[in-house]
Amino acid sequence: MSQTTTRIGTILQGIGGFYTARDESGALYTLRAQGKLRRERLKPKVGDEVELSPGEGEEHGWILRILPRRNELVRPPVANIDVIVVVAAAATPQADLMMVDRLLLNARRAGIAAQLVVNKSDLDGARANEIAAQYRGADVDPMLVCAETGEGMDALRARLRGKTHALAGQSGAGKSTMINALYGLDLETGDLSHKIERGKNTTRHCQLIPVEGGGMVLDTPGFSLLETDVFDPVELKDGWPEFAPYEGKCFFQPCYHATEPRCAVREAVAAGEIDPRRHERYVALLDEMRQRWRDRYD
Ligand SMILES: Nc1nc2c(ncn2[C@@H]2O[C@H](COP(=O)(O)OP(=O)(O)OP(=O)(O)O)[C@@H](O)[C@H]2O)c(=O)[nH]1
Ligand SMILES: [Mg+2]
Ligand SMILES: [Zn+2]
Repeated sequence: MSQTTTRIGTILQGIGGFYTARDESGALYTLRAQGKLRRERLKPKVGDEVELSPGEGEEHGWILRILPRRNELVRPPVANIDVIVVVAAAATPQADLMMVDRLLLNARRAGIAAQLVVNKSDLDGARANEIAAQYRGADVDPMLVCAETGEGMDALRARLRGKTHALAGQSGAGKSTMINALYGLDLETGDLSHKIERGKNTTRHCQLIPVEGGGMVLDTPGFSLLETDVFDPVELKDGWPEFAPYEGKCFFQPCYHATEPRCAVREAVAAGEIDPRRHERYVALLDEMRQRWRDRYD
């Protein structure tokens, strides 16, 4: 490889082993990962800061090194995110709140702030409110918006200004439509019947886009299914911030806040201080995690 000077860039997208990176001046580079990275199984992610050597003329350049990540997610596969915006639809598609909870859990475990946005409030305002209400105390600051009419877009844009934010959630929730409404872009969006026909996502790849105000927005392909990584089930409750005020107040220690008697969290659920459906999904995930934790060596 020729000894050109190296630069630092941010990976904007990666498709089929080719990456697009952007440096501070805004120049774009087409790159491949150096063999050394591939041998070490270090796969660059969208959002990564990398040291790169530019290609000459039409030739692609090389990613030499991935700089240390501030944080990273596996699903969606992104790095160095300030805020993950979890998008749920009030209707069409019916919101999969278990998926929302898994996304919030993953963000929390990765140390990334989460913002819950309930979109398509025009289709079912009551349901939109009902979804938002479930997340009281969950540290996600729920917002009701309508990407179609632009309602709530100014407030959301203001909250995200200057930050690197990734939109994640179910396929069809309206992530790309929302990014278009927020930033005057023209990303591909798709109607639901079309999706079911093809059985595919409209957005196929993660894509990071610099926006006004110094921030960057990341569109990601929606999920139809989302698994959580396996970890010690006792850590699961850390993903439910609304449990935190009751931590240490249960009769049994440690307490899973599932079926134990004299559990302060369950009492808070019964008293209406914690949403029962959020707690129900927690218990379901706990069962799943216990099973997978037991089977982890099989
Ligand atoms: N009624 C209504 N429809 C909306 C709203 N936002 C998005 N849609 C529609 O929902 C459909 C799906 O929107 P997309 O933006 O493609 O959804 P997505 O989350 O990006 O989907 P994937 O890329 O497959 O993950 C499109 O037909 C949009 O026009 C909204 O606020 N109200
Ligand atoms: Mg999309
Ligand atoms: Zn308890």
